[in-house]
Amino acid sequence: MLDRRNFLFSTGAALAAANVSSWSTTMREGTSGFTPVVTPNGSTLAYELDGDVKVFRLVAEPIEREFAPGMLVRAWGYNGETPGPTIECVQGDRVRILVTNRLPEHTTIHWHGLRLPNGMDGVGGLNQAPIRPGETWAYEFVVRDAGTFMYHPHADEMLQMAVGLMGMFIVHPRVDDERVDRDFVLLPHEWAIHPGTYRPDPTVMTDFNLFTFNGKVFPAIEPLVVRTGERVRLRIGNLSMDSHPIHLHGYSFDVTATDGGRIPKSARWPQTTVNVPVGSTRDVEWIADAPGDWALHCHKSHHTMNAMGHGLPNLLGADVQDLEARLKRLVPGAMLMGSDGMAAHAAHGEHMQRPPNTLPMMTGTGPYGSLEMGGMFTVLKVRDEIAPGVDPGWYEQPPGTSARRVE
Ligand SMILES: [Cu+2]
Repeated sequence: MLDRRNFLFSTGAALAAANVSSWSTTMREGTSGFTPVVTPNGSTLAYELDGDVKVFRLVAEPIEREFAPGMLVRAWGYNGETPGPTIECVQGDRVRILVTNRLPEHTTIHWHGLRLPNGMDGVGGLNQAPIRPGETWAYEFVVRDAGTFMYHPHADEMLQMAVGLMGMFIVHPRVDDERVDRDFVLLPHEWAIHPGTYRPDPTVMTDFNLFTFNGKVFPAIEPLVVRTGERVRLRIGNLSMDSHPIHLHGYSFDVTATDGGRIPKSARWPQTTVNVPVGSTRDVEWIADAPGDWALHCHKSHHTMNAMGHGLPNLLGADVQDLEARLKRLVPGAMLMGSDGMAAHAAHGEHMQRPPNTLPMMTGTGPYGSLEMGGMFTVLKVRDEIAPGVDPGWYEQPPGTSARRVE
């Protein structure tokens, strides 16, 4: 967790240096100068102060991550997590990031999107020698730009990112004239973990079968809980192998920034789906003025489901009853999939045998039954009253505002 005392001190000092009147305003209002980001299912990296330098520590190491109850993944991460903890600082800060390598092979870290001295850019072989197992290296630079950035290895890069080494790097402006009430961070990722196994397969290049937000699949992804009327920012990164069109129901948002910086107000796009290309970040912002439970998900429909068997014959529309009866005589418990659509296979588990450590293809239950989702899906919960850290449960639709059966 963030070290609250250092956090307040450094933010106040930054504001005092920048602008005396904003310092006094800030003190009078009792605020800290910026709204800290929240990384659902993750954490913000604590730091220590060495004089004026914010000192962060990252340990690259093999980890275990529970994608959802019933599935444990043997991945690589930072400080026990994938994605690694979110680094959060203020424009103009001098940061020192101590990186310890506890992996079985060398690594480096590249600070994606940040403008910094060439020797701090982290490309193994180009900007530095690799960080060998057991070594700790220091990266130190002044953070020049505010924005939404990322960090990831630039050594054996395809493998190290395929198994989970990545994180977000958030820089707040020194004086924030577009402060929001809630500031969330999501890092989607995609994985190839064959049913019945525990380790991502780094030889798979494009045919992924598990899709996470912050290292979790629905329904294990925490909802985003906000109060009615709040201004909300969502920062989305992407270090996977595909773009992710992230769609929010019930709202239109403005795309306010990329990893290249804030977009001038006159050039912002109103959208309901923001495509986040590979190697990019997008900030979107909206006023949460509509209470409810609003779906927030990747719009590639195979990214909102979990692994299924591949190489199966297409049975959609086929009459399989006789075939299934005959097959069951040969292979007790066998079943054919997808002749009437796939929905019958949501959250089934019980009537369909799955390999160990394998999640249902579609799962999750809402107030009206099965959601038939998985992967990159969560819910924005907007309520008039919320309590910190408390999931408010399902939304109660006001009478007369629900879809209904008419015959
Ligand atoms: Cu996607």
